[in-house]
Amino acid sequence: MTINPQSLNSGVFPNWCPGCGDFAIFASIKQMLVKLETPIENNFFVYGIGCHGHMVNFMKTYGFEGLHGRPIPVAEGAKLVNKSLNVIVVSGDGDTYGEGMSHLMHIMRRNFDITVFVHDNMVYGLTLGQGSPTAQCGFKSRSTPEGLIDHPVNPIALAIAGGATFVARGFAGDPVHLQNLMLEAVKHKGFSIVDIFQPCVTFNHINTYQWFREKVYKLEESGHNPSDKMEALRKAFQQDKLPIGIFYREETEKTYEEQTATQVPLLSEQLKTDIKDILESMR
Ligand SMILES: Cc1ncc(C[n+]2csc(CCOP(=O)(O)OP(=O)(O)O)c2C)c(N)n1
Ligand code: SF4
Ligand SMILES: [Mg+2]
Repeated sequence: MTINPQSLNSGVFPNWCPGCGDFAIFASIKQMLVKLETPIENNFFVYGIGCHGHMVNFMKTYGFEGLHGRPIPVAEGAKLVNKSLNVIVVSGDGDTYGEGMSHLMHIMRRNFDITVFVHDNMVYGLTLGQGSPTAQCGFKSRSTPEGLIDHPVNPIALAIAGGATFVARGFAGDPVHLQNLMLEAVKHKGFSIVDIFQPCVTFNHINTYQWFREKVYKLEESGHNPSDKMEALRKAFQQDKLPIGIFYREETEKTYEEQTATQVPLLSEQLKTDIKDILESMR
């Protein structure tokens, strides 16, 4: 089937708030799929729970939305049973860096060939604006009227230190740059993550489009070398200006699912024998 962005619309019109960064991320994913040029049925999306996860209703691809914080294990299962699938997780900062943080840590060290996009709006959008793990210290909401006293997670530093072999950050306010990052991430062999600055125009009045625009700059225009891990970490901690682009990329020989491929058939044969023995014993 020929893919164009319109052919990827389900017909259900997105119900995000007008101006929400999720619109640009949705458009960028569709453009990325067009550029990827793989048959549409080869792509499988797994969504978290949150405003971002509503995308399951809007995009006409295979998709699954399950429990809050759990899209990563679902994606791992899908990849293990069908290694030729392009498996992409679409999640939120609350979903991946809060409830699902342990899954993120372990998929990174396993190097599954799976991509995770995180709509990082620094807030729990769907549940009406509580501070998320990436919300800034002092962030005020109805549940923290005097300001958050927690310090934010640094997802980029965490991903580099955690063993992710492709770590990038995009901005919903620059969709062309974002779709190219997404394409690089999906094409990367091994685990890739793209944290995406996504303004939530309804509940986050601090990290606005303008706030991001004044701070972001492109790593590729600053001479950054993505194979330099220590430099990538240093850039991840930059706060006065916020780098977007590819922080770190490492070529890898083998992915997790490739390595299990040599073990699982043996296991399956063993399982078949065990089941046969059990059935025989019940005669
Ligand atoms: C196990 C569980 N805990 C809490 C919730 C309630 N809940 C639903 S969405 C959400 C937060 C979503 O935030 P985020 O992942 O940042 O997505 P956003 O809405 O900002 O896109 C929470 C806490 C839930 N559905 N399930
Ligand atoms: S609440 Fe925020 S994240 Fe959710 S749709 Fe509205 S603007 Fe977007
Ligand atoms: Mg969020």
